[in-house]
Amino acid sequence: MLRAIYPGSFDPVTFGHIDIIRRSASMVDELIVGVLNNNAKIPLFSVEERVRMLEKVLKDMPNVKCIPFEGLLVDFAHETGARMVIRGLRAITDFEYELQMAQTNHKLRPDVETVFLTTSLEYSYLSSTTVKEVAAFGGDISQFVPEYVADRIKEKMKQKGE
Ligand code: COD
Repeated sequence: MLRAIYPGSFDPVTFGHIDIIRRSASMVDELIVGVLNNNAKIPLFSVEERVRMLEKVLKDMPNVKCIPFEGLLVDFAHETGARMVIRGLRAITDFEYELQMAQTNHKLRPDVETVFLTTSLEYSYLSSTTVKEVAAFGGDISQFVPEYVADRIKEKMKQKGE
């Protein structure tokens, strides 16, 4: 049984993430989408809200589970029995950080391998940060995130008075 983790902040999930999730889910028996609960960073959405949005938009993928985690990614991988970590690479700017993270993780737990999938061309520019920025200024985000997520972002921005 090949189980992999696709970890991230997913604040919020975008079509770029969903593309990587769909492609990796077709290569493994089980894919765990690990949602980081990081107290040091203040996200737009709580970890529960991020997990709920992911579950909603991934409901047609039966071998994908969404689980929040805290602490080290490799410890989470070990606890869940996953030997593979999947990361998406958009541009050369992602590479330096990703290489450092993959190598550190491999030092911490050599039994966990990181596998990179390159972004699909149509999503190479897309990030959660830019989606939030466009939404904050009232721009159309329907081409960046599923409708359910777009509605949650608009709701959240209203609550925050942006
Ligand atoms: N196309 C393709 N891939 C994409 C796109 C896109 N448009 N957008 C994002 N991605 C990829 C990212 O490259 C990444 O692989 C993944 O999707 C998730 O992205 P984010 O931005 O939601 O998540 P990150 O990068 O903030 O996640 C960071 C982690 C949570 C993985 C990291 O901070 C972590 O592991 N933290 C736990 C502590 C730890 O173990 N640290 C590592 C020691 S070095």
